[in-house]
Amino acid sequence: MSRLVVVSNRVAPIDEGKQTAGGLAVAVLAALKKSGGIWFGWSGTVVEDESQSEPTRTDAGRLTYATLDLGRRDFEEYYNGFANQTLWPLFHYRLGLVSVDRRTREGYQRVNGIFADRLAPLLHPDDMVWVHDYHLIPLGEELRTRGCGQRLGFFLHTPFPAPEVLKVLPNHADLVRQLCAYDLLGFHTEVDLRCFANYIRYEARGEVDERGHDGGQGGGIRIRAFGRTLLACAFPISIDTANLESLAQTAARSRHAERLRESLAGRRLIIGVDRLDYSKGLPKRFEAFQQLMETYPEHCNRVSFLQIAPPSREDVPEYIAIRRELSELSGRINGHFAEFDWVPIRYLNKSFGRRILAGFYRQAHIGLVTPLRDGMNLVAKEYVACQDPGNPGVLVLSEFAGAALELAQALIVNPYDTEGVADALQRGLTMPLEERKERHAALMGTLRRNDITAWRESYVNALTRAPYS
Ligand code: GDG
Repeated sequence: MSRLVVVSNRVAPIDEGKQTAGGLAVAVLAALKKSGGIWFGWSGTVVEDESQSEPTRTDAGRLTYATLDLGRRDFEEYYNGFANQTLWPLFHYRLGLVSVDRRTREGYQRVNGIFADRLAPLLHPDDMVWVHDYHLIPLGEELRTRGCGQRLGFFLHTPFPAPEVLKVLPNHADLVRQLCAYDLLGFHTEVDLRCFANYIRYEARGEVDERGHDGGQGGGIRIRAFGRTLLACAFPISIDTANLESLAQTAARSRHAERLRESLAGRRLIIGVDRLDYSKGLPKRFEAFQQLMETYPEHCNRVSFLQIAPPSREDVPEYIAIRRELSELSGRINGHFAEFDWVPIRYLNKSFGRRILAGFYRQAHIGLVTPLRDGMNLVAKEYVACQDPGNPGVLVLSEFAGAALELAQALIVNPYDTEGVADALQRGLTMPLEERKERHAALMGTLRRNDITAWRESYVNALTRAPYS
């Protein structure tokens, strides 16, 4: 069996006894343990001088963590700059927030070169390399120029935008050429896959052969472009469904869950859990909740909305701005609607352990997931898996989350339409038990069929069969 080498921006060694690690980290770790291999990436540490010249290696059985500290300039240009102020807003269709800056673009390329310099000597000829996410698009090509002939795969965790949007980037052609240096490209959905295929067809003048090649959901697309042949497929990422189901059962009896129940005093709960990010549609969501109270005033003092939003990317100005906007908005709504014994929005800028979250999800009558654009959105899936099948809550889900393509039995909404979202909340809050059970059972069928293990195995199996030329 070939070794697997996983490369991601951050490498977070996992304390396996704890329930803190996310599903993706656990899944990647399971794959690495099975085949043996390396998990390579940034350590999370920024140093004042140059990026580290040799990776720090930590062996854990058949698995080696190899991490790099990044120098301040590299971190600013690659991570805060091009990755999070150019690619992230662009891939989420927020053109007004896209920074176009030659310096950060060069920094991004340079750091990908540094990653390739440090990684190439660690590779064995028969390794399979699986690169994750938008920070590392050029890495495959950088490895190829260093003579690496290994099977290289890439998975994009964000949406892939329509060609007309991608073209806002001055170096869009370079970026797509770099993607074509991999043997296997994975996207979350058929929509992302189609956007990529359209770019290849109409902009790169490459060949797209849609004959349902083996791999991914619905079969892959063989691409011939930039002198290479590769396979591109949709692999909708998922969660550890069985693990969350059992976690939620015990978490419902935990002290935190008990405290939440007491504090609600019989009121119903709407829950939102998101990294504090402008792609998640939080201001519109707060407005939709306000609309619910205006259109259906019977919910005043009868429903509470708990929004958990741990801050992220705190050095990026747009993240500072959205944090300020949400503090003001929640304050204004609460100031207007609150009673001496009830606050409508409980807005928390902090994170909770997985088990505590599972207990919170289970108590909530509505899971409110309304990103303006999202690659997949795992919170939507986690909320469903944590419900009590005998008395499940209702998922209200944005049509612009990748998850909406799979979770058709949720109440699907347009997150820009605050009145529509308020109506969906009303429908969820008044939905009869039988309908809730039917919808939940259908959603769980999907989540059991495609869990994180199925996702990981289908990707790794497709990569094993590379090259596709
Ligand atoms: C990117 C893409 C894609 C959140 N708050 C807490 C907490 N979380 C966990 C959630 C969930 C994860 O973080 C967030 O995943 P999402 O998928 O919802 O969103 P992104 O962070 O934007 O992820 C996204 C994903 O990559 C995977 O490919 O689905 O589209 O944007 O697991 O539960 N976990 C804990 N405490 C918190 O307070 N423990």
